[in-house]
Amino acid sequence: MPKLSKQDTQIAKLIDLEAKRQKESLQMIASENHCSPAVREALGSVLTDKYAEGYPGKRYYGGNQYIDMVENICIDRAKKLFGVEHVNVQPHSGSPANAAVYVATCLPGETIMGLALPMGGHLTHGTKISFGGKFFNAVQYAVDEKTHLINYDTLAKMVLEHKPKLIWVGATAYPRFFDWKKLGEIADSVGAYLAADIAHIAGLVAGGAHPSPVPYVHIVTTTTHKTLRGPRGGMIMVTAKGLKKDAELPKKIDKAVFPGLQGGPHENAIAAIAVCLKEASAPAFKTYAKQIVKNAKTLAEELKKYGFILMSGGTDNHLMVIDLRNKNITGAEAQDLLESAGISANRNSIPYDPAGPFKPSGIRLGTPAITTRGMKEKEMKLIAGWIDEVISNPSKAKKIAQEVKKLCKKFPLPK
Ligand code: DSN
Repeated sequence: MPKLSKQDTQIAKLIDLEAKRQKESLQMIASENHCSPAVREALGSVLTDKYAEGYPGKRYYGGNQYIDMVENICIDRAKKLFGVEHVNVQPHSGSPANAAVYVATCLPGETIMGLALPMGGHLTHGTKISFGGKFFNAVQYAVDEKTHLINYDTLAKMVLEHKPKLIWVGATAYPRFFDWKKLGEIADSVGAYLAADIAHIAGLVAGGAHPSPVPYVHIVTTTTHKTLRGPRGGMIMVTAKGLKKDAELPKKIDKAVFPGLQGGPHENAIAAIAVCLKEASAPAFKTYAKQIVKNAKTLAEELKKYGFILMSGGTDNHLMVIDLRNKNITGAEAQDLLESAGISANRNSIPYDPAGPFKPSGIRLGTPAITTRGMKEKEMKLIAGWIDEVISNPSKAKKIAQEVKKLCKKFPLPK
């Protein structure tokens, strides 16, 4: 960063330090990844200087001839990759995308349903402190106390009882596949809109490593920076089923994003999303997506051998949630300890967590970023061993951090 280093040493130095941290430690926060330098170049381009309120062909500012082409390419790539009818690529991230879905489909006070946050759901799916829970009558569903899986029969009964206008399915800490077909039938039983929030699994869906919700749901929302490996951003997609239910849905969604909730779109981010969608359409991305899951499964099985208890007993996707109660350590303590050993992870609630959301009993681990570095099953076994070693013996943290650093050197970040 030759210009920045000269002009603002303070910020340049901090960016350098963060780059070093990422380079020399393992990023295992399930929602993080390392995007390509090509994505970062588009993100840092002159497109950041341009106002483009409106949509391609209908902007409120002049000079958008190239911006329109960029946004159209992004939309076309997303439509093709996910097999959907309509895409809005302007949401600044996942929460604004979900907010737009509420605005497009519900009136304030109407009933919506979503998986509760402490059960692995997302803040925007009806949590009391977030807009979904504040402005709508949010009914929260749970996972089964024993299996930690969504119980579709219980959900079907709840849906019949509450007759929601909108049902959210999606998660931040649910390690298993969703049964989209069943969920589609459940939503149809009361004529509800069904929205799949695939923020965590978008890259797995694009790469064929997770079943796609597209045939069964009306709306799909996602962020673009998790398994999809793009810049921070969001997208809202309308499926063929969505269009059949409500031909006006694309228009309602577009109006909800702009002018409903946002002003000028971040066209530099949209260009970077377009780049990431091109990358995700290449055959190599399928291999990447499958390796993420292979790595998560290996890591999960290895951790179980060390006596770790996993939510639902394992994983089908890119993440796992570990119940640490038998290890006599809280999620927060484990997070700090792992950090000092060069492993970045986040504390997380486990289903029916007796410790509450502020001092949860679990930790969440994910494999998207370490898979981007090229790590495979062999490295997962090493990492599981280090996790066990440091949790059982915190004095080993420094030694493990050195070993992590050596491993990271062998698996450099994307260049
Ligand atoms: N904050 C994200 C996560 O870590 O899962 C979800 O939005």
